[in-house]
Amino acid sequence: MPQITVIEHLLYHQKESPMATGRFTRLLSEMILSGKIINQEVNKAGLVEILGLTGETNIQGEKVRKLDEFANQVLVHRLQQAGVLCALASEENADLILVPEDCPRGDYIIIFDPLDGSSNIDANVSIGTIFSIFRRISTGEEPVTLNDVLQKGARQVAAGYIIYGSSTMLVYTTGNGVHGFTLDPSVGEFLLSHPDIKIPERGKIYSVNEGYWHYWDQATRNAVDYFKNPDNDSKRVYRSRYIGSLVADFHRNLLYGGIFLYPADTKDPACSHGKLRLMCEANPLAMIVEQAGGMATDGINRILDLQPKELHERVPLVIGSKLDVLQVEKFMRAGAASGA
Ligand code: AFP
Repeated sequence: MPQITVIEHLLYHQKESPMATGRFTRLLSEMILSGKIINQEVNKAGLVEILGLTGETNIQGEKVRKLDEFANQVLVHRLQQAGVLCALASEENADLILVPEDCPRGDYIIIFDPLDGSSNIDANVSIGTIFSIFRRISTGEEPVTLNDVLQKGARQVAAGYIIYGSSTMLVYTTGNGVHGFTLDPSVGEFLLSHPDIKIPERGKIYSVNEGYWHYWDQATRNAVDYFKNPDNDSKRVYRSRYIGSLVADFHRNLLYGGIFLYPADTKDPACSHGKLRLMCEANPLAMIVEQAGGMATDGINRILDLQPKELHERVPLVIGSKLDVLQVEKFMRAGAASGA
C-alpha cells in the first residue's frame, strides 16, 4: 500500500469532501500534532513523574490524573491557536472556552475528551482522545454562546479519536466513510492503514460492565442475557470483552464487529442517565459507527438525533454492529411498553 498521510488523504479526497478546506486541514493538523505530543508523554509515562493523581476533582466529580491534565492543556493551548475555531469544550472544563479576541478565530467548534479511560493509565491499558467538530450556528458578527455548541450530533462535520495502544492510531470521518491511520514512529507520521472501515453487520462480541447487573432495569438485563444465548442457538456464541476504556472497547468492536453498552443504572445518581457524555463521547463515536455501517442509540433513540440540553449531559449508549444494536432496541422497547 502506498504510504499516505492523513493530510494527503484529506487532500486527495478534496472533491468528495466539503470539509477539505484549508481551514479544516489546519484544524486537523493541530489535532494530529496534539495527538503526537500526548502520545509521547503516554509512552514515557512510567519514566517521568506523570502517573497518578493531581489531587483535584473535575466537573464530572472524577479525580484528575496528571496525564489527563497534561493532555487537556496541550489540546486547549494548540487548538486555540489554530485560528479556525471560535470555541472549544473539554470534558475536563466546566464551561465553554471561547477563543480570546486577540487570537485569530474561525467558525469551527471542537468538543473533546482529552484522555478517555484515564483511570486505566497507571496499569498501561489503551486510552484515547475523542473529538467532535461542528460549525457555529450564529454568524461571525454575533458572540458565540452555548447554543452554538448544543447542536444535535447529526450536525457534526467531523469526528474522530486517537487511540494510544499497542500502536497509536487516528480514526476519523468527515462524513465520507471512516479511515484509520497508524502512527509510524520512525517518520513521525500517521499513515493510512485502515481505509474505508466497515463494521460487520452482526458481531461476535458484547462489551458491558456486568458488575452492574443488580443496578440495571429488567429490560437491560434481558438484552444482556440475549448475548449469552442468542435466539437459544447454541451454535451462535458471543464473546464477552470489556476493557473499561471506551475508545479501546469501541475500536476493537469497530474492527471485529460487536456491541458496546453503557446503560443507565441505579448504582449512583450520576449514572441514572448512563455514565458517558453525549457531546464528547457518544456523538463522535456515533458518527463514526454510522459512517462505518453500524448504529448508535440510547437503547431506543438514535444518538445523533438527541438534542443536548447541557454541555456535560450524560446518556445511555448502545453502539456497534447494526443487527446487535437493533436486537437491544427490541428489549428496550418491550421494557418501555411494559413499564419494566
Ligand atoms: P475514566 O476516564 O474515568 O477512566 O472513565 C472511562 C469511561 O468514561 C469510559 O472510557 C469507559 O467505557 C467507562 O468509563 C468505564 O466505566 P466503568 O468503570 O463504570 O465500567
